[in-house]
Amino acid sequence: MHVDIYRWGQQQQESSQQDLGCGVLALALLPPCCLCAQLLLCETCKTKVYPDNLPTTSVVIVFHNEAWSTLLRTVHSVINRSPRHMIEEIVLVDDASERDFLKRPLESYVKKLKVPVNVIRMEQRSGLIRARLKGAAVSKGQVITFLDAHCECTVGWLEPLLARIKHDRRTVVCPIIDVISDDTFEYMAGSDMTYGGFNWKLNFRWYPVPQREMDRRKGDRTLPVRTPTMAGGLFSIDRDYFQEIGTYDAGMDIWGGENLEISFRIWQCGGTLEIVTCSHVGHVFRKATPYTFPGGTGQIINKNNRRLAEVWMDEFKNFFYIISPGVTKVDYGDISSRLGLRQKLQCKPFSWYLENIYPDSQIPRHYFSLGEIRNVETNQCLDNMARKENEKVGIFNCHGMGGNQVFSYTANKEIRTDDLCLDVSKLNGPVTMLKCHHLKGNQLWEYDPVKLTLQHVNSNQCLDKATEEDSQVPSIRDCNGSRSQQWLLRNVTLPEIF
Ligand SMILES: [Mn+2]
Repeated sequence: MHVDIYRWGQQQQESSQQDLGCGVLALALLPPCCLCAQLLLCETCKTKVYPDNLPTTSVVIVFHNEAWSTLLRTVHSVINRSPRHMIEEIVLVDDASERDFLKRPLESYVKKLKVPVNVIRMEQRSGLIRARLKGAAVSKGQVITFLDAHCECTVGWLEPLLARIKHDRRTVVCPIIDVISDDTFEYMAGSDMTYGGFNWKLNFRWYPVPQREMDRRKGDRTLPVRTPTMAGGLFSIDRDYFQEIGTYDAGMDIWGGENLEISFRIWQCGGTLEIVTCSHVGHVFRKATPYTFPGGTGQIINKNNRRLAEVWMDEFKNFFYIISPGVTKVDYGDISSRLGLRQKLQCKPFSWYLENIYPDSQIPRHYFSLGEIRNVETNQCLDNMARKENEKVGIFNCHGMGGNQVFSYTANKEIRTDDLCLDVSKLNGPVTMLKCHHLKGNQLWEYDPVKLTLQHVNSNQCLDKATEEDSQVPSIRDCNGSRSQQWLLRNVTLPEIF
């Protein structure tokens, strides 16, 4: 669905809502407990005092065939909800839109606004990455704030972001992204209890903020969360620092992967990436993108992700390659200048990032095996069957092609496939796939390299072949020393697959 509805403001007034005090209007949709927690957070945020002499920011907004209502809502909310002296300008970068109202009518409209709005046009469809680079190049503020074209800034959104950059110019900051429904335009407060991560396929994902990060902040939820990755649409960065760390990878097309690339680069090259919990910006989450991907979405994202993996992930790129058959056939172009950048900035290895910034990563820092798990008696392999969280893990004829038959037995003794871990919560099973929780418990497995058994520690039972009742799933039974309870953990190497 394309966002083109002109009743956004109206919708907000109709709903029962409560002002949480940080500019966030929480709707009745939030469960009461969340509301209280959010309310407390907002009340505490309101008492914060920020320095007067914060840096100025240019707000760079790229759009392509955006609806008038959502684009102007973004612009007006920046103007109305930011201290005037902190906004240098708004830069609207048109990535070759075709809609007429985005041409002359837009230019004459923004001329009347009380903040300078600079509309610049890409000569041809260039994609988010190159359009943002163009916007950044013409901007003049000390800080660049990138926003999507369908956002709503809330009261007090900007000061906490700029304060962090003033404190340390190598800190890159994201607001909490509140959710604006693309069906009803209802506004729902985003959570401060999730942060950015990624899975083996290099998809950005939200995961719970781990206990170590709560502890580091001594339970103070108004302090910024150090996040391993950013969602990408909304962030602020010191203008010179953006240049120093190498802006974006201009070899990437359209969009996809650039948010992880800049996240890895910030952390590995000496910066800090934070979610500032006292800053809220709403964003319309669209079900489909209006962007067209010349050559196909998959091809472009695979190319971008390959560049990301090849430049920043060292040997851990194998997790991406093994779970994504075919991706290594995608041409990713020349990365020598990005490797040169990594060298010049003396960036740390990916293992350092996993160890220090993202120890709860879905990619394990240490592991015993990455490959198939094969039953000795039946010669069948564990297979996630592309099933989802909470479903049973499957078993199928081994195909040796990676993908759904890739599992990692980690140093923490989990059996993982992507961000799911094999989990048993009842005697005699079933063996299900749940989000890895890193707390051992029902996800703890002991592999005996001599007996070749995979023993589930809590139940004290052994992983076994499929039963006659259900030939598609492995079973779990009392350990009996039979060959059907023996498993080979093979390290699949890339040349075997590709
Ligand atoms: Mn968006």
